[in-house]
Amino acid sequence: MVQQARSATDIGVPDPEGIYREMLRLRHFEEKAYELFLDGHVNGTMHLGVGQEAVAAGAAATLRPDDCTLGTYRGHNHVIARGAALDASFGELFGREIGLCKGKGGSMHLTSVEHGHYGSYAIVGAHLPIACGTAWSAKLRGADSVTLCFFGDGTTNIGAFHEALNLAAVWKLPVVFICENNLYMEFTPIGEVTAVPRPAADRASAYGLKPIVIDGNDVEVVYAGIAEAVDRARRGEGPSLIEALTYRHKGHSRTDPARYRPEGELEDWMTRDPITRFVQRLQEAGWNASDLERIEREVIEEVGAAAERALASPPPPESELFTDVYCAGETSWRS
Ligand SMILES: Cc1ncc(C[n+]2csc(CCOP(=O)(O)OP(=O)(O)O)c2C)c(N)n1
Ligand SMILES: [Mg+2]
Repeated sequence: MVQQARSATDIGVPDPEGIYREMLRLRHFEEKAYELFLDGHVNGTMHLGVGQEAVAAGAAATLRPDDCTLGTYRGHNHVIARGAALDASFGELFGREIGLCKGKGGSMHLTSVEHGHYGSYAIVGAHLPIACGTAWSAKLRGADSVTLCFFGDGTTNIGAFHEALNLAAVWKLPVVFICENNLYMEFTPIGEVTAVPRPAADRASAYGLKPIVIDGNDVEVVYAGIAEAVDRARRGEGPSLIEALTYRHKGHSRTDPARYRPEGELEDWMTRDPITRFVQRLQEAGWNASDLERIEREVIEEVGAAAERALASPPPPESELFTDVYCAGETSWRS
């Protein structure tokens, strides 16, 4: 496991207040989304990333606006951390015109190319080869932008994971694969169905990569580990595979009460909540509790106002039914 030297006063992220605020925005977005789901405002299901905020926030802080990210159906955290507006993110969940995809994609497909987020994918593993594509595109164009691809532990048992890792290594692509190991693939503990203890890191050497395991609930460790991999990719030194150990506080999706978890497991991980831990670090570094509480109150207000704006937006008009279905330009990309 990658460790990091710590100082009591220097926080190991470039903008500690920004990171704190971002993790709170992610947490309160999810809590509000859940509340509004129970009130019947969300179409379909939702997969919440509560407990996994440090990975998305720490990773986004390592990126430039021209870098690309791709994620999964558990993807609210990742698109928001890239800068997507909260009202447009809520609006997508509610099927409203204001939504990131005009309300036509829903929770599992949050996309904002404008913010470098090239989609959330509901088919497990589908986006790993696509991440090779965005990375290859940068390489062909001679751009030094980097792609970050987020996925879960269960994804490491899908063929596309292995195909993408191999291709990225062979073509030395500027891509960082980030496995958020939250211990479960749907309702199955990953350890019960995987031949090695570390589902991502133990496979790295098969593709000539270094095994990297980080504490995904420690935002400073996440930032340092991913920044190093991003720098490597930007220098043209090829892909990395990072396994970030984390935990989802809720069930797999909104219909799952997560009764399959052993007694005490959730409580144990709650003591390692990424936001509580960062608050402790900030307080050790001299931040006072009243400032931290004020920031949280501001975030709760921001999230509430964004949800109201989204709820006030109408559904998409019928004229949008057949827009954004195919990419315009037909075969012009060939020439
Ligand atoms: C190809 C494919 N197989 C099965 C499913 C059903 N499914 C949806 S989520 C999931 C579990 C994935 O687990 P993991 O990769 O660990 O991600 P997590 O949900 O924990 O974030 C499965 C099997 C799917 N969506 N796609
Ligand atoms: Mg998982």
